[in-house]
Amino acid sequence: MELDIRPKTIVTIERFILENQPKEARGEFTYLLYDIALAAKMIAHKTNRAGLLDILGRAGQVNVQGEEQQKLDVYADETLFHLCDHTGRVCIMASEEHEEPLYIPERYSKGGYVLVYDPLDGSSNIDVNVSIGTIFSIFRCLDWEKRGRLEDILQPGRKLVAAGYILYGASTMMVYTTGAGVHGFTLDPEIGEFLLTHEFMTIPDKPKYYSVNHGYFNRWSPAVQRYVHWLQGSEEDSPVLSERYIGSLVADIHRTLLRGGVFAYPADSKMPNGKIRLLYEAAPMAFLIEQAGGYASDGCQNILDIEPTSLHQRVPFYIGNRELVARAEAYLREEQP
Ligand code: AHM
Ligand code: MG
Repeated sequence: MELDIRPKTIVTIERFILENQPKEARGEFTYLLYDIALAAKMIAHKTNRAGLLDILGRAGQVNVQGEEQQKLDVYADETLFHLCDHTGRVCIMASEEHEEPLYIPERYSKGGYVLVYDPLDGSSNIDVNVSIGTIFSIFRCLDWEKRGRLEDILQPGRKLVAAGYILYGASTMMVYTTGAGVHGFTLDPEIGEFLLTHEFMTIPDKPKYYSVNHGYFNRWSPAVQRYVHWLQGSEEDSPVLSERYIGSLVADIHRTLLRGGVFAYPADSKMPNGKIRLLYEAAPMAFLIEQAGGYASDGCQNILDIEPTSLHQRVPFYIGNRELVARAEAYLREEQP
């Protein structure tokens, strides 16, 4: 059979972003999304050369250009910051890598948006060549007259205007939502462009996988243990699911979005609020999955309704098909005093 290589309709991420923003938003916000897409390409480029960079950098950790070698997560963090600090589109940023908010230097003008990011999530997977990702979210700043303040960042997920992730896997994908559906783009490394490959992504009705770190089973409460048993088929009304767990949130959620299922990172006796961070991980993913027809909860309430009280706050996290997440809430409710 001959391969049909004639181009079909080809849409770059730039064109898609531009054409899908309301006219009044075609400015700062559109260009901020472009900046993130550019950061994604730069991080993908380095990620693909991860093992090689180490070899090149071994002599005193200086590369052939005479620059100091940096760990990938530092590189990703600095790339995002320096692509966005001087553009006049952002009033403040927050990164999972930094304890404090990232203020826009006084010498630059500020913009109307807040950028929150986890530059390289799943860092324990970097050195073993397993998929990792970047997670980003954008809020409007609360007071357009003022420079960014902490309260601009501490907004509930319900207030997000955009969120998404970049998955550095077998190929690099950028998946995002601005509240009008979820769209996925795959990086063509030959031409350096993200091309639209998944328009209007929705989570399948029939779920396929559950995803949880079983290594913590003995640390979970009885209700969480019963829920996981239910996922495994212990009850008559249990779903029929296989298990997959990568340990990279972006990859685990991407699979959940494409195949259906649930990802859970429950509270446990060592981590009373679990591990997943509300602002950098849970809220953006909740916004995106809700846009795709799914649901995310901390076991009691919708993740999007939680008012953050601190930058690095953690939450128990259940996300995926609505009925599977709602069942987690039902099991956990039984346990409440
Ligand atoms: P990180 O921000 O330090 O990379 O940790 C977050 C990651 C998530 O990507 C993933 O879901 C989780 O940690 C895996 O944790 P565990 O190894 O405890 O299962
Ligand atoms: Mg993280």
